[in-house]
Amino acid sequence: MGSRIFGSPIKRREDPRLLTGQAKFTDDFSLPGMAYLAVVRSPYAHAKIKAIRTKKAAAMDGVLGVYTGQDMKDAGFGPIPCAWVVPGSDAKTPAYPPVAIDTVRYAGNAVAIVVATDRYIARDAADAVEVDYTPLPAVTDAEKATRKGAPQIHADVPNNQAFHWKVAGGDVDAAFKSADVVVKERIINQRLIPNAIECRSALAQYLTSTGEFTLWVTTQNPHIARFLLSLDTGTPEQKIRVIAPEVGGGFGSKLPHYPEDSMVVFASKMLGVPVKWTETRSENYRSTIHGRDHIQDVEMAAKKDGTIVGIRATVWANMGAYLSTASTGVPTILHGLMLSGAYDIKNIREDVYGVFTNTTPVDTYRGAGRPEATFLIERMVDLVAQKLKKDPADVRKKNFIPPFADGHTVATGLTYDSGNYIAAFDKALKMLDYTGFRKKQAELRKKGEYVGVGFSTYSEICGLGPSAVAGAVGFGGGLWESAVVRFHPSGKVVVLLGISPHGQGERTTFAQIVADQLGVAVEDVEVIHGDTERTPMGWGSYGSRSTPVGSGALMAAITKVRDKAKIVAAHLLEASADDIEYADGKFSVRGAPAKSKTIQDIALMANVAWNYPKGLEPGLEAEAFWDPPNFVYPFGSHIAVVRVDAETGEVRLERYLAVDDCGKVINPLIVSGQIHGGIAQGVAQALWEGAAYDDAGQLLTGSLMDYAVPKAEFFPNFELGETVTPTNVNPLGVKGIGETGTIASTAAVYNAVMDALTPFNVGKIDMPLTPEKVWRAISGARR
Ligand code: MCN
Repeated sequence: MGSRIFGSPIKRREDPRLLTGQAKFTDDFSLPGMAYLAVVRSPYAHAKIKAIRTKKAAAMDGVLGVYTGQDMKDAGFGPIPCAWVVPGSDAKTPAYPPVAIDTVRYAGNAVAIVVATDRYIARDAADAVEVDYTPLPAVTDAEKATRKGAPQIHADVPNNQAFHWKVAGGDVDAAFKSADVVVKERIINQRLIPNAIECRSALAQYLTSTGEFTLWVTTQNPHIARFLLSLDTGTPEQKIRVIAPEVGGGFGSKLPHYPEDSMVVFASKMLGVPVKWTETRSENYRSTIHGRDHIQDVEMAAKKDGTIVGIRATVWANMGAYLSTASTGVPTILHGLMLSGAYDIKNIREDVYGVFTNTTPVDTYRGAGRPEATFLIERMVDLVAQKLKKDPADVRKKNFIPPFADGHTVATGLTYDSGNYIAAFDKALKMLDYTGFRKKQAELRKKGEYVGVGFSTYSEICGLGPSAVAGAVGFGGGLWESAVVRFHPSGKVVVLLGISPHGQGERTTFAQIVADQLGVAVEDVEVIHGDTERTPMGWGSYGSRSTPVGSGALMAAITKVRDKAKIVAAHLLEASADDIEYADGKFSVRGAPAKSKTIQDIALMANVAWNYPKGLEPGLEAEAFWDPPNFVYPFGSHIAVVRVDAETGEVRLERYLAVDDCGKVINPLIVSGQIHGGIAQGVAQALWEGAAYDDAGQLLTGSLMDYAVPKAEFFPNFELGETVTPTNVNPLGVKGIGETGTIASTAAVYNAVMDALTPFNVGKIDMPLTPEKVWRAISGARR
């Protein structure tokens, strides 16, 4: 079938609503009689709660209730479940009460909740709740937390070790023995704060008459939210409706099920009125999950000719004070299994320690595990090149997995679907004019100007994923997807999806798929998601899975609709169904193309059923569930060019080139937008962003005044290229693109800065590469 809309850069239909302010976010919803909830949070990172005095707050005008963690427990509201416990890792899952009961474990931990008739009274009353604490020593660094004598955060978790997970392939020790060179590095992926534009919000309406509730909430996965809420609120799923209205970005931070979701349900149940909570930005910085925070001790072994023979690594992954929903899967399955990236490295070993600290819980942040894996390998490849005095581009080329179209199994046991790493890298080098760049770089250096080039070539696991694998690696749910395709009598189509996009644009791209496959105008297709009562069960939007997995379900539903339409067409055309051909929305009789019916003719007849095949169900609608046979592995090569001012340490990103391969592209405009946003977030990790705690566990970067989110003016125009290597994993040959920019760009920029600093021989600098750190490194080296 000739493709018309699939592959077209049509504008996002999501945008007019957003740009005109007509989009409705959770905080925009109000219900009659609604009350507001505020949270009393611990100022201490670690303390015993001696007493909570609520009388003064409860007596304030407009206050409807003041509750403690014990009150929630007494009402049957249980701990927040961790939904991913990796097997074989000696995992400890200490209770995560929605409101602390006797101990607080991070600054920002909830200690009480206040409900009032308006949000300002609720906030004032929260300040009037008096809590007596006995402060305890705190620890914020993951490695230090495992040392002898470190403060113990959970009584039943010795050495604060949440889990110890290992991955190994080949014979690492033999590989290291056979190597000509070994390079070592301690790599730190600093802690990051996700910063979605919309802060979190939740509004619950509990009907005490029926025991059912509706929750409007800022979530990336309403069906998972319902599942987890049924566990901790004690309300069965059929009595819970979760609605994700417009969600203003998540970047992984709206994947977890949060204590506040449970708190509003509890308060609404207690008071019999709807209850809403919306966080402030500074509250968001303390109580919404953080990302990364990895300490990696890495060794890479290579032969003189540049062949990499092995990697050994030990990782301390900071989990924060409690295990958030998907936290344990991030440094293990999503990081450790991707250790060899795009390279053919046969011998691998990694030990990952998940560690509790007195910090905000850490969970999925864009890329989740894969940026840490990509940074690790891409930095180490550069160090090998340096040690062997080889060009980093040549070392990469020497070690790439050769092109493959239908499966390649790597040392960690994963089978990548398809890849052509050399093609993407060569294209990026050509776009840069690499040889020309090196010449210019040498000339500039003579003049005291320092420019550098950095590479990052990646392969990433996404499109999560086959459900059998999900189960085997301890994920507490399935990872299939669902879709309903419904024709109205007029021939217009409604699509209901189990995924729940929150900025990515599937209302547009999935309409493009339907238009193309069923021969309807794209304007005639409406796409609906984000409401457990309207949409079929699905596992949500994260891990760049909505398109690779969701489109599989959509295609299965489309196929069912087409098959049924064929039977109706055969009846109307008085032919046998075997003789009906379908092309571009028309069903015709083989050999007699003039005898045809459009899909709209058939939709009308199927809905009115006046002249209809005997025994066939009326209606033209199908629901499908689809479980992918594998993950998908997009890949690409990114190149950063930076200029470092040796006098001030300031780094300027001069050029950024990205060649990404996400298989077949549905909408190039949207894909470019995803890559742009992703690059900005990854560059920010290299150069500007970083959450900092003091030794007492106080967040020093607690607001946008202290946490350096980048501005558009910091970036050059991104130069994008592509290669197209389809996947056999799903019917459309599409891979995910939502995270690639972030996964690749941190290492590219870091490597570029280090390349620019080569003449200064500065050694390692930890991210973010702020002017101060770069200047200190340069001036230290000069002394
Ligand atoms: N697409 C396409 N062709 C492809 C692949 C994707 O046209 N071959 C389109 C998709 O149809 C969709 C978009 O690109 O419109 C991203 O799709 P996909 O890669 O499937 O990613 P998801 O929709 O599953 O989104 C999740 C991903 C993740 S994990 C994070 S984190 C992230 C991201 O997307 N968070 C985002 N992008 C974000 N973008 C916005 N605006 N806000 C966020 O919170």
